[in-house]
Amino acid sequence: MPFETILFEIAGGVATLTLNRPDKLNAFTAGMHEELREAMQRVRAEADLRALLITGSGRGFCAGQDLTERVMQDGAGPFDLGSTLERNYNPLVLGLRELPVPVVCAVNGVAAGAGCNFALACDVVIAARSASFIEVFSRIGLIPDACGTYVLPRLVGTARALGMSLTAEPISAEQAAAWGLIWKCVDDDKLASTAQELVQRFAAGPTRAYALIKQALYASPANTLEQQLALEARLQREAGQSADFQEGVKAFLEKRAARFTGR
Ligand code: T3D
Repeated sequence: MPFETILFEIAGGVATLTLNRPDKLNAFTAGMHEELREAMQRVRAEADLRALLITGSGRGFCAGQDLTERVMQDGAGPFDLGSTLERNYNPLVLGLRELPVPVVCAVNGVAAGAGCNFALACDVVIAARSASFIEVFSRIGLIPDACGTYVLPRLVGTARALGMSLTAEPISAEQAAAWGLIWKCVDDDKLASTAQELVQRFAAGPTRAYALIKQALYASPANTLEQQLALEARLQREAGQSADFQEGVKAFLEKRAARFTGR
């Protein structure tokens, strides 16, 4: 069945997932969540996958939850938003974080609410200069979700996390890069090519090392120095047994570019 709310393709070791409800700034609907689950399932099942690229179509990246799905019907009880997080957003975020390949997010326009935090759950976030990041939740009486309260203080510190969340003011892409909320901000007409270059580079890189790097860095905030050193020793042991490590060393000594196979 073709997707209706996303575009999805896998080619040359790279999966590309484009949120595709441009008229509604790619806001998440229940149907889009179903399609995202299916796409993530295909991503996980692809044995030769070496990178995932996520972006949005049209002028926005994603405006968060589609609020037309949250209008209370007469006589109906209040929504249980906890259950929609448990069903839709939490597995999406965990699925991204657990993927053993780099996930690049190209933020092409406004990223608001869960759309902002979905982007920030990715490993490397690049944004167009005209894009912005809005922890919009408090404008409608909610708290940041989809990992916002987890990633924000870790990326930018508690003061900025609180400022963003309590004021719900937009943060420009340039400001986001200056704060370390994202990897970099590029001119709008360079976003697609910069993101492509990056995923192609990852697709030709040492895939197992990338997976271990993700594992080590995401474990770091919860670990003591001793625990992290022990983890580094365990993961480096694993990296040292890869064919790509041998190839990297050989290529260096032979003064040529490495030809990594991802094994
Ligand atoms: O509910 C749960 O399951 C819990 C989880 C919640 C997660 C969340 O994400 S809660 C936060 C939900 N999102 C928002 O509150 C953001 C709402 N949108 C906006 O504030 C603004 O649209 C933006 C600041 C993002 C962009 O503003 P602007 O002026 O560039 O665009 P616009 O004109 O407001 O939007 C363009 C169209 O998209 C417009 O439709 P129309 O009038 O042309 O037919 C607008 O209604 C629609 N749109 C934008 N965001 C949403 C949306 N439609 C439904 N839901 C949206 N979130």
